[in-house]
Amino acid sequence: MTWSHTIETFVPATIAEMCKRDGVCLIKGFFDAEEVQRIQDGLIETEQQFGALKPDPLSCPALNWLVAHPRIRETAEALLGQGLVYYTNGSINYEPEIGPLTQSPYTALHTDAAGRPDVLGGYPDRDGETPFPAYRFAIYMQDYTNGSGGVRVAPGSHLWTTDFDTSAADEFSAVRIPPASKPDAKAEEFIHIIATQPGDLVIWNIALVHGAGAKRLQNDPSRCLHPREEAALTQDNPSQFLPPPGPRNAIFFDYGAISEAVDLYIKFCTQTQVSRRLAPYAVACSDDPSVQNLLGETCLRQDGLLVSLCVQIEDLKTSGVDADALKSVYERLHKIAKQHQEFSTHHSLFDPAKFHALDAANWKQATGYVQQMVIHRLKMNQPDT
Ligand SMILES: O=C(O)CCC(=O)C(=O)O
Repeated sequence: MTWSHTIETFVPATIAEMCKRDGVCLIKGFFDAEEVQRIQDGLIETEQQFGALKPDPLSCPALNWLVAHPRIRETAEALLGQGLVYYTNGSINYEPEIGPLTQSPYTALHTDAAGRPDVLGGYPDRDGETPFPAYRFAIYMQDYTNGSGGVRVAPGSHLWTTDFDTSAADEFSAVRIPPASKPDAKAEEFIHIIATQPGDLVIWNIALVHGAGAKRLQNDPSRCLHPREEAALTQDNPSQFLPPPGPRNAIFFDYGAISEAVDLYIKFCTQTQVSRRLAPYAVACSDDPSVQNLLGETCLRQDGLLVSLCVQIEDLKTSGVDADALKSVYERLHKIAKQHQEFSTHHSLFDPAKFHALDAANWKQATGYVQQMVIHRLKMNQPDT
């Protein structure tokens, strides 16, 4: 039976309607056979180039065409309007053989939308009608129709308000399912495993409740278990689940609308818990003009790279300086600081008016100001480091 959130024919308005209403859709056969091969080759090339440090797909020469794919751009505009922002928060999950990525995915049910004017790590307010203005585009290159490892989603949860209850305090559910309004319902009534195949595209609102790596039971493969129950059954008898069809290889990237909500989300992603993200940010090349050209009119936020360059300068200053290396990082930071724009004044990395005033007189001083402000902000948001 076809999953009710499936789209068989590419019509951007239909995709947008379904994604806004349900928070998710599976588009069958979005990529043709040639493109599927190009993605597969691109993943291998990206692995060879970056190893484990895979940056956002925009910075991967073999995969950045996906971000600029005309049908993806058309879909993003149908979802979000013409004022798009790309904020380099994507990731690539690839391993040539089954290993930790395949065996230990992040199964916990979660929602990614975060960032509030008062608390950067807080959940944004929900009004029950307006979807968060950002969507994740996900490409899974294994066939998850009859194997374990697909994504598990709760359609409609992107709009939950009273049901969006984060009171559950166990490691498998940051979000409580069944939701608070239906305490006696079965968790399984709310969650589904998406049966992706190579060539498909999945889009979900970043406020949607979801989790990675869902396992399918051998004797009831269409059932979607709550991750807590799945973990307990795995401990009892792992062989009751179907094996993964192969190593995990998936690509994720986001488009958002230029808005305060997305500004706060970008700041949440790049100013909190940065230590685990700094390595991919450090190899990003979204400041390369040929890469930037791919995005056309779309606003590019490079907060991640900007933060990473500031940390690199800090490290170079404390580790006995190679003057040439330091100068080249400062030059790069200066270029990005000039392009940097924010869509709200909350949690700003630096004061643009002050930067531009300083820059008119002395670029080094202006860049030094940016670097100090960014380091200060990171310390405020990571009090333990
Ligand atoms: O890895 C997956 O299948 C889901 C990805 C995910 O959980 C996320 O992007 O937040």
